[in-house]
Amino acid sequence: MPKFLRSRNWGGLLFLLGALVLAFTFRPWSTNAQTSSDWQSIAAERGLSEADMRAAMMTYTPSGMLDEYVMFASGGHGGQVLVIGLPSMRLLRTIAVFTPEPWQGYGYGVGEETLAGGFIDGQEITWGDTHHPALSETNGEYDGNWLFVGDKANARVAVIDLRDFETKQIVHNPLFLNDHGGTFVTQNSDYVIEGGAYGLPIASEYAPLADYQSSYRGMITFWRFDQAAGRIDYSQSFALELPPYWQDLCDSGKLVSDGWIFCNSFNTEMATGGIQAGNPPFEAGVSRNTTDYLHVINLNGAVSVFESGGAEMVNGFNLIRLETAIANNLLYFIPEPRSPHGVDIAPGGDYIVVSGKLDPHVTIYSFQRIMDAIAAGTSEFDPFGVPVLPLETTMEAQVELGLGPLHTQFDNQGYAYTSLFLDSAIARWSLGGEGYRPQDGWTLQGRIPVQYNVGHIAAAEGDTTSPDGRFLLALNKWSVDRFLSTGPLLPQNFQLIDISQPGDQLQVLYDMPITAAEPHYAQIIAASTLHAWDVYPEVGWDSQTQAVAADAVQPGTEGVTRDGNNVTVRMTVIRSHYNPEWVEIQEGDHVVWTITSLERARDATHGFGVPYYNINLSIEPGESITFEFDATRPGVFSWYCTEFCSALHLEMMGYLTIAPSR
Ligand code: RUQ
Ligand code: CUA
Repeated sequence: MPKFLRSRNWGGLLFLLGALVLAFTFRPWSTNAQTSSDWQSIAAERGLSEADMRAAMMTYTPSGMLDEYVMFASGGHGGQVLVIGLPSMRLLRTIAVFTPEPWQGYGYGVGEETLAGGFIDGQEITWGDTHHPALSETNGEYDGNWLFVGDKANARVAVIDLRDFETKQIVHNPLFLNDHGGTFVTQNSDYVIEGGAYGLPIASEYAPLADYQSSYRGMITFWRFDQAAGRIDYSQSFALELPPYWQDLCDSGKLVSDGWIFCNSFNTEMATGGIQAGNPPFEAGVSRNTTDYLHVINLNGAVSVFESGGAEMVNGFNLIRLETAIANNLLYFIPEPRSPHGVDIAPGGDYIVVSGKLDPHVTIYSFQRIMDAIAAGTSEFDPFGVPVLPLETTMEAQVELGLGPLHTQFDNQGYAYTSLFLDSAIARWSLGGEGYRPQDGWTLQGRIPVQYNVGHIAAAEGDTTSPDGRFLLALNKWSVDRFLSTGPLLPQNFQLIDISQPGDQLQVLYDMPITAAEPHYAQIIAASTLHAWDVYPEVGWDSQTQAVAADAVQPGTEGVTRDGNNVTVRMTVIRSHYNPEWVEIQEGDHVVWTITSLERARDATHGFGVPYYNINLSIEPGESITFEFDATRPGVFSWYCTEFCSALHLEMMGYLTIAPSR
């Protein structure tokens, strides 16, 4: 018996109990180095400050712990979407969208039809420039069902199903060949909005640049999204013809402003460049005016006009002409300071924040004031006859933030955040309106430097009617000195910022290099709102229709059959073999090959890679995939499983023999 017990040393006993409680609470034996002197000396050795350790504790996510948020970031001209966990900043997966991608088998056996939906007049296009991802919304909140993303390069929009994180549809409006202000959704995802970009002749017909004002136009497209089908309904979608200003970003109204769309524009000068002919270059020519036009579009009105037959069918697509739009009060302009870029609607739908990259202020318009100005009428019109509402009466406030303000996000404390491209900083400012921070008014609250040249920013649930606050992401276009050199081509830099503290207390928590082209924009959704499938619901699943495939292979029915030159291969796959393992055919055969995975175990994905024929599949548990090819080259082709799946993965192969035709 210990001495202190024998002498009834209760103080000693309490000390022992206390020590045991502490020991079990912190379990010092369960990891390698956790005494306070250890972490302090590690911090000292690595030169970490207390702020650094705070940042580490806010982001470090031990093995097995899951993230609270999921961020969907566009992948720029890599044509993909990146899925990143927050706060850990771990890359969870990429989603192939406009670009073939072999890991997902996208474009190498599956996804061809989806990709082909984005070909223009039969022209194969195998890249895209993803700019603005938009999560589907119900009542102005992300619902976790769908993700949309636009392709700036070719004016296309893609639909991604968040049950399996795969691209299901790509659409292209045949009236226009470029876009920028997309995608944005209305508060119940009835419409996916794709704003225009550079002026072009409608349907990209030929017209000389000298005829710019008469023959070139701007455009915005309203894609009707059919929730039940999970697809854009092409026939119920329509475009609105606009003057040939360069429409830039758009945002959709919500709550009080539901049914209205707001887009920036620049180049109201209608400059056409021509540096080689002694004209001012575009960069100067499009920035001469002190103001451009905020476009205020009455979407509900446009839908009524469309539904009552007010659209023309042009090149196979519904178009509401500019005259029709003006005659039906669908379009208004309001002057906005020089060369605006971002337009963002406050969570209540009551304020519209515009940032002009050549003006150090953000300009805040009031939706109510805009409605009042429309009701009051105007005697001002642009050269195309579009009514121009006065800036003075529609503007609520201006806040001076710094150089190069671009994009704005919102939190749950009544603050807004605006990226400052030229200053390489984020400004936090207070919305002085009722329901935000009237006690602070419309004022700058603080700034935090970022590295470097920030474009978009994204806040947790930041585009909803109830942002979460907590985290803000800076999507920086340059990284310069932040990472080890990888030669002349550098990654972009994502920086996670803690915005949970009030006033000017902002802290950069984490830097993440992005090596998949410039991700323009991101949206951040609470992980608990996503409901991705663990495995496909049933064996034989067709991921395109999200139902059991009619041609799924039942176990026991595998085999190769022939009808003239048409060969049908029916195959199943389960760890660790294909059945059949030989496919013996003839040169000149046309082959239709179905592979059905019988797997039900999570993560038991098999690949199917065939040399020479450019085929590679990712067959996820339960999935059934059918692909076709022509056996043009005789020989012996060893196919194999490209996804490590079991201890006998290396043995998972088979032979395709193609006998020469005599
Ligand atoms: S853009 S950096 Cu959204 Cu394409 Cu502003
Ligand atoms: Cu199946 Cu590797």
